[in-house]
Amino acid sequence: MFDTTRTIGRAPGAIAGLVAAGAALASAEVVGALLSRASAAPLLAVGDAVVDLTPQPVKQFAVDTFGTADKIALFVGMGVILAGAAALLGAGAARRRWIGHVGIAAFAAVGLAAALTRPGSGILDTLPTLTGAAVCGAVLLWLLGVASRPATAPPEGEQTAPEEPAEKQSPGFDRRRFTLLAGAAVAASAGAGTAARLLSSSGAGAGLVREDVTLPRPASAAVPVPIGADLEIDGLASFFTPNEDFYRIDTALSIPRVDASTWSLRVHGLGAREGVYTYADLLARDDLVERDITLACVSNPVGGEYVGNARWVGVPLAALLEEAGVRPPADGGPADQLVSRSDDGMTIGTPVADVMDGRDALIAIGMNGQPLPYDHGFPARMVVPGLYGYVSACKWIVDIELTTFDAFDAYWVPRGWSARGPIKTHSRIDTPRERADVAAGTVTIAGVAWAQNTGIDRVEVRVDDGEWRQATLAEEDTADTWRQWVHEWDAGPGEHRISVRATDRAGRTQTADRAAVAPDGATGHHTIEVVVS
Ligand SMILES: Nc1nc2c(c(=O)[nH]1)N[C@H]1C(S)=C(S)[C@@H](COP(=O)(O)O)O[C@H]1N2
Ligand SMILES: [Mo]
Repeated sequence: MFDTTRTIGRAPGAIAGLVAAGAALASAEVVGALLSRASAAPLLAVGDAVVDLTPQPVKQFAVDTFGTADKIALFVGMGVILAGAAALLGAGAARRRWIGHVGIAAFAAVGLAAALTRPGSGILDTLPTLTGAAVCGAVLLWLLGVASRPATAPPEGEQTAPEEPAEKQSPGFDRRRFTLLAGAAVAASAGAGTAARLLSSSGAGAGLVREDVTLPRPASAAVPVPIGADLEIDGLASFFTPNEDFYRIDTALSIPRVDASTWSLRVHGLGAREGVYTYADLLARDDLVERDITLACVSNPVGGEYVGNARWVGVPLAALLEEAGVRPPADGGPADQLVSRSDDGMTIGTPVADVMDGRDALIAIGMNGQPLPYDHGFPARMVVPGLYGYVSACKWIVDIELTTFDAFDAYWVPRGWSARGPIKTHSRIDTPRERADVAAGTVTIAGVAWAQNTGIDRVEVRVDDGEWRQATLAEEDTADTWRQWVHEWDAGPGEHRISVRATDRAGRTQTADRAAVAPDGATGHHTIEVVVS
């Protein structure tokens, strides 16, 4: 017998730890995919928990630094931490096996805690992590075993090269065999991980996938977009934002792939008769409407890109509420807040008064002529003109509860955001770009302005400390859509500052005072600098 604890070097130990961790994650992904519970696999579950538990300032920092790549940044960060820990634990386990066992147990505990605290989780959600932990232990012990076994005697005739240094920490350890087996384990993990990804994104076994849906023709079509609503100026956002380019903001690390054949939307709560609607129920309704609505995110900084315009098809939300007998607070209804819940556990609170005041609040099933994309909430989401997304636009919606603002705080409220979030009237310069070099003479300044549910009345542009000059507005589609504007500027050489401000039909002019996005939306004039030569 030889003493295993003294024959393994730190480097093979660290490698064994890394390989074992990779095998653990891959096997957990496979079990998650087989169970159709991809979000229970430890990487996603822990990532989701991190997203939920991250303090607001850190979250804001992440969004400011990484923008919509914040999720990738999170995974990269988690990967680096995990790899470091796995290498350290492997090196430790090479000397003392119990270090490996304790390390695996600690990681498994974190994975289990995260998986079990996800909304709607059950006992099955422990399986990916438990499998991963078992695989991790097995691979680690196996590789350490290989690393501690002395190399078999070289075949006859073969000589050990004299210049090969004697290994101090692992005398005679069969490096070639270890490398081969570790490589094989890595390849197997990569293959399994890829297969798991394909399996969970193919919607295998799902009853009704988005690709099989045909949108019905709405009973009430959108008003035709007037000629001249899209100025088609280079660099200016197009009037409709294509689905592929539409901003995406949510807390979901893996996009829910909801099976529309088993999906349903429940309406219930204070002063409401319970109603349940299947996807087929929604498609078959004779009151489907098609409306153009510009969506905006409360996290959109002044001049930012978290805003987009789409043509939605959906059921009027007020109709569903009326079917449940809901009355708005002004008519004596007991509920002033409507809380929507998503398949992934998001909660979003919306004033009942707003969605019943006659505006086109929708349970949308279509976006720009297609079934809702998975990213944007398939099979159904809410869209309410005039309210920021975090207080209205619940994606992957499954439940609408009537309650009060006193009784319930939705997801973002304890995280420092206002319970009510009407969209602030705003305008943005799209062209020229910040710090652009432009030629002296006539320069086209153009952008968009929005005041959903109210309408844009006026947009003004100012160069340096000059007068505010009225821009030319594009034709208006509806009050719920953004409106393009253009201003021809006779530019002289030098550095210049250009600002824009909008005034809505309620007479509100954008303030110059700068406010941060939290708690209820940024304010200030979008201002850019250009160099004219
Ligand atoms: N389920 C769910 N719905 C959600 C969110 C979310 O995190 N989860 N984010 C909201 C926010 S903050 C915004 S701005 C809009 C963005 O919708 P989009 O991604 O389709 O542009 O979705 C809203 N609906
Ligand atoms: Mo948002």
